[in-house]
Amino acid sequence: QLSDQEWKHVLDIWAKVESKLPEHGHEVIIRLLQEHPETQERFEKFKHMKTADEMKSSEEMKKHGTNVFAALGNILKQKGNHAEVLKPLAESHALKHKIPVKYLEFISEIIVKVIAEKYPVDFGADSQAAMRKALELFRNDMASKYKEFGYQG
Ligand code: MNH
Repeated sequence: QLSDQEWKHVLDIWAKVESKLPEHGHEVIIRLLQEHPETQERFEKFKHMKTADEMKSSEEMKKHGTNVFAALGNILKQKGNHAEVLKPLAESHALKHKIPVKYLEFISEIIVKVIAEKYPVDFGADSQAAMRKALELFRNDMASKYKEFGYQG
């Protein structure tokens, strides 16, 4: 679990991310698929895409990035009491999309990297460490829900 101070770091930086939520969400998805090509295969609607330029000009991918970041923001704002909002997400990612925990690790690293590039001044070492901790909590709770749904992840 995170301290009050750590949650404050997480939510302060997230407030900045929200000023350009669709753009940042879009960028994270593009980088996930570019840096880890095996993740692209999980997306029926994106697996045909061949270049980063094609991804950048895709309104559908931007919409997906927006949805992912809106859901993540909603989870972070629960400050760890996220069981209720996590459940449907864990269910779809376990049973429908079949997304291993490893892929959640990939996206977590990219989220921290992208925020650090966009907000170098506001996202210092303490904030980065707090965000890493929040994303780790998210992944751990996803992983235990996965098991409840019978997916080993
Ligand atoms: Mn993901 C759909 C949130 C990580 C693959 N994801 C969705 C949806 C939300 C969402 C919200 C739409 C509702 C639903 O189907 O449940 N996803 C997240 C969040 C994270 C995340 C908050 C982590 C942070 N998702 C990932 C990762 C992958 C992935 C990592 C793959 C490597 N997600 C999917 C796929 C869909 C999806 C595939 C279905 C997309 C579609 O066809 O519309």
